[in-house]
Amino acid sequence: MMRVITRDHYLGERLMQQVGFADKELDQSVLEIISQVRQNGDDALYDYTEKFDGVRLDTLTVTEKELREASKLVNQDFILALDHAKENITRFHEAQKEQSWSIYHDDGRLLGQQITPIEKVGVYVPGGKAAYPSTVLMNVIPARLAGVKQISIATPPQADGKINPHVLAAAHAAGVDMIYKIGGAQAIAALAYGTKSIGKVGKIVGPGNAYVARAKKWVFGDVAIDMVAGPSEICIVADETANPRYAAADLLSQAEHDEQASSICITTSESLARAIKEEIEVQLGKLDRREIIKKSLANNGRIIIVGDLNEAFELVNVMAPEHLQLMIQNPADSMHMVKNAGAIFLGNYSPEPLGDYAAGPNHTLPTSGTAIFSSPLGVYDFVKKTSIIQYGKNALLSASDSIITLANAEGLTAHANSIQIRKDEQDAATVYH
Ligand code: HSO
Ligand code: ZN
Repeated sequence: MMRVITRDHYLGERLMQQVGFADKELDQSVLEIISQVRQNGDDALYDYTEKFDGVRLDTLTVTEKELREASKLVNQDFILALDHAKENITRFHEAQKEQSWSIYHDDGRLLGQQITPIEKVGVYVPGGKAAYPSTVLMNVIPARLAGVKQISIATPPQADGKINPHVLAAAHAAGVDMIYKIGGAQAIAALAYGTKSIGKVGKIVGPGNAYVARAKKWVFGDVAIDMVAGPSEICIVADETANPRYAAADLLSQAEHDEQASSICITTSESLARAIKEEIEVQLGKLDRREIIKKSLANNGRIIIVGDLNEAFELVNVMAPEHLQLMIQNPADSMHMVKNAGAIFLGNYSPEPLGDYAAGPNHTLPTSGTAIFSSPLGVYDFVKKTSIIQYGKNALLSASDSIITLANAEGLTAHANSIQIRKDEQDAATVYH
């Protein structure tokens, strides 16, 4: 089921895949939902929740009582595991904090950059089988560290009107201010524009299904968004030193996310390729989500044979995978060859799920080749920067001629005048003194 192919074959397949069409029907329903929420506010939210989640709610917010009850429904081991993850994620993201800075010049100029957190952030957390407490931690912790004042979560309710208790426990551990029982495109619209019950935010982050992703694209510009995340991806570069059992297990781990996930191994060793393929068959039988995995591997699972590691890294950089595992001798020596990847995991003992849960770095990573131009979610995604400029009289005078020249060249005489008026005053002062 896991196909073994050559480099050229892979590149050919990729070219075919890149012919994509916008989904007009999806766009139409998402736009309809957004406009209903903007027009009818809470009423639209109650109606859509009934229609899509199968429950008529009395209130859209999770109460204190519900939060307290949820923490009793999860076991103590889970709480301890959350704490462990929270500690590592916090420590890693603390190192990302940026400071405001300013430079004073001898001639009296002060130039700088002031960092301010985004005041209100909304985190979307999917429901159903993809309700991941780890995602709550990965989104909320960096926002908190950035200094965001108000963090709200939107997540669809189950048919009984409740929220997954593990998600609630994670929200409690990470420290959120509000949890709304809404999902889908209607949740994105509510966070973007606000309703009576839902506070408008400045930025929406978090993964979601096709509706959520599309809605995020549509509201972008009215609010900020993190990224539009696609299906999970793992790419393993392996040489003959890789452990095929481990490599197979790691490929299977991503394939279980969904049928469109992609699990690719690039190897210089044909015998390793065979061993991994066999191991996948052996391990697959024991896994709960084997039906999803089978489809995912049939769609996007590949083992690609290459001539050497240079060729392997060339492919990696074309692929720009979300997760890259280097299961090769001295992986750190090859790291510089990687230009495009969301996260790099080095060696046989750094499997990808380590990063999903507890190592510390964020698990929200660029997918679908976007690692060519973007970065993992981080504290920097929850702040904005403001430039600071202060000139004294003398500094302005010495800059005035070139500014006036540039303004005149652009035909903007009012700009020139704003400088000239100060210059004239200065010239007059010089004459009379
Ligand atoms: N691998 C996913 C994140 C995740 N895995 C959450 C398990 N839980 C991101 O690509
Ligand atoms: Zn995962």
